[in-house]
Amino acid sequence: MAKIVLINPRFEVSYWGMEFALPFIGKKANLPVACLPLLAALTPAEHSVTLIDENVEPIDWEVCQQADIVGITGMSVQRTRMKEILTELKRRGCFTVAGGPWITVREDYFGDLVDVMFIGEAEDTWPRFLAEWKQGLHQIRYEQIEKTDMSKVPAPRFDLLKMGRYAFGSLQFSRGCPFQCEFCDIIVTFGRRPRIKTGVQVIAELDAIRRTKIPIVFIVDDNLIGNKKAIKQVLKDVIVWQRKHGYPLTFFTEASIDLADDDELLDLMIEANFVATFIGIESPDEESLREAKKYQNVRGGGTLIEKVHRIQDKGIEVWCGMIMGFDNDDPGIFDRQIEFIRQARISFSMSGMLAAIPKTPLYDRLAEEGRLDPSDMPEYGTNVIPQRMSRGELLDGYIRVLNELYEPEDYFARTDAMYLRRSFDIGWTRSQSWKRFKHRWFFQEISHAVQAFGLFARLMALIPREQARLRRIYRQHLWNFLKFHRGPRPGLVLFYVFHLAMHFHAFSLAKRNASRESKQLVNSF
Ligand code: B12
Ligand code: SF4
Repeated sequence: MAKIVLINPRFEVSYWGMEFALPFIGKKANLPVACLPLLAALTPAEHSVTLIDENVEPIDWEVCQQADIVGITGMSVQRTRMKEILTELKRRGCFTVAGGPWITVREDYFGDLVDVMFIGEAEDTWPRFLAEWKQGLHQIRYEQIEKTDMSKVPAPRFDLLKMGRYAFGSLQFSRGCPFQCEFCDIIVTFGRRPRIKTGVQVIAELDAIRRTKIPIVFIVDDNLIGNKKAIKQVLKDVIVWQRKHGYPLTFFTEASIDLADDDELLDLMIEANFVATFIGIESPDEESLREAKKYQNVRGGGTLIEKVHRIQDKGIEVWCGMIMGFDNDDPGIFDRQIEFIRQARISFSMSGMLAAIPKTPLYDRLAEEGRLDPSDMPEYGTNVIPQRMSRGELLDGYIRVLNELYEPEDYFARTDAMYLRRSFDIGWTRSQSWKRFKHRWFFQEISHAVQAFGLFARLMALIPREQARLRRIYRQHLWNFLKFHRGPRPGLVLFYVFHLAMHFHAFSLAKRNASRESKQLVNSF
């Protein structure tokens, strides 16, 4: 039997990390990374597993030192901390293994600090390694060639995490995405054939997450609608489960823009209680989208703005990813991006500079063209050397976009364009289902309104003195919302107050980038 410790290192500040908003929400991190509880579930019962998420608890180095195997995961924004942790583990003589998105694309990054590395998925390789390790026959590099059969993936061990310290829960229904965006490492690692869990698995995981008492769950799929036919069936099962239990869970996720072209799918998502989806829109310029091979964004009926509005009008809020610095982009792109996001009335836009992730087709192409900055922390915030502007212009333009988008006036104009429409609503109460669950609906709405009050009170109390003007602005906008939004749903105010808190996060992030106070510029990479 082995004692195993698995660590998720502290994140650097990032757009979706919500770091500046977490104190208001009273939580330590946004959500648990899905791999930790999954790896624990994949570990044969003869071994003991301890999970440590440094985002919600300190690392207990003594426990690590006594373990036979210490594993670490991490994505790009954790790489510095990963290195620090591995250095300390090595100093203490630990046997270290590493996997996850960063080492998968940068195998040489940690050198001798890692005894065994895992490239890509690990449903087969992790148990195989443990068996080989027991016999003293393990290898130093494991790469799973066959993609994981999702219908055999076990339910994650949430019981090993301190779930109460997270704002949201995480669940995964599927992996992979059928598209071919040039900059994307997801399809390099997880492939273009979407693979999905069965309804039975999903329901078991819904039961497990419900036991944690976390009511809002991020479905961490690469693209929830990669296989539309299959996800529709799973959504039907989710709806049955939600109805059976009186709609205990609210979901948000990531999907591609072709969601707008499928009414049935939108209706099922609403009925299952999805309230928001992140969509990689990337650019308002068709040429840039074609260059990036993001063909799904130029196909289908209507403009991108019309598609976003269609999804919003159905009752699902759209958050987006936008990229500046494509070869086609000239300095006019910055204003075009801002204008697009305004017209699309999208509150949360993760706007970033194009970055080339190792192993992607974009990385290979730019390397061939001699247009990659090899440094780990590029001075201009991205390793891509743009074509139609200088690196300085790209960085300045990006910082300007970020700052303009999150100037309160601009942000609330977009948010209110959505939230102050009288008919506006999101999620299952948008459909007629709520009428069958009046009791539950009433309880939920009152509880949301009470939570909104608590969140707003903490926001008012905790905003630092130097940002005092924001307090006034938030009060004013909340008042406007309460006055104008006479929709049927008192609980919607919680979502609005969440937008106030998230404004503080994005605003602070934009200012931090503008001041260049951090060595690591916060980019989408
Ligand atoms: C859902 C998601 C999110 C969610 C949840 C993030 C979270 N904290 O969990 C949200 C939207 C919040 C998010 C935010 C960000 N994300 Co994100 N996210 C994803 C996504 C789509 C799925 C991740 C997931 O949960 N997968 C399911 C789990 C089970 O898979 P997994 O972690 O890969 O684990 C498997 C294997 O890798 C392996 N494994 C993993 N670790 C280990 C460790 C050991 C020891 C072993 C043996 C095996 C192993 O085993 C697992 C089972 O096969 C990925 C894309 C992808 N597919 O990787 C991007 C991705 C990880 N995100 C990325 C980025 C950049 C970010 C942000 C920095 C963006 C930003 N600027 O804000 C932030 C970070 C915010 C934060 N503090 O959380 C990048 C990372 C790039 C890289 N190669 O490092 C990715 C790859 C997407 C991309 N290309 O842009 N993200
Ligand atoms: S749609 Fe998203 S996940 Fe799919 S290939 Fe493009 S960037 Fe990657």
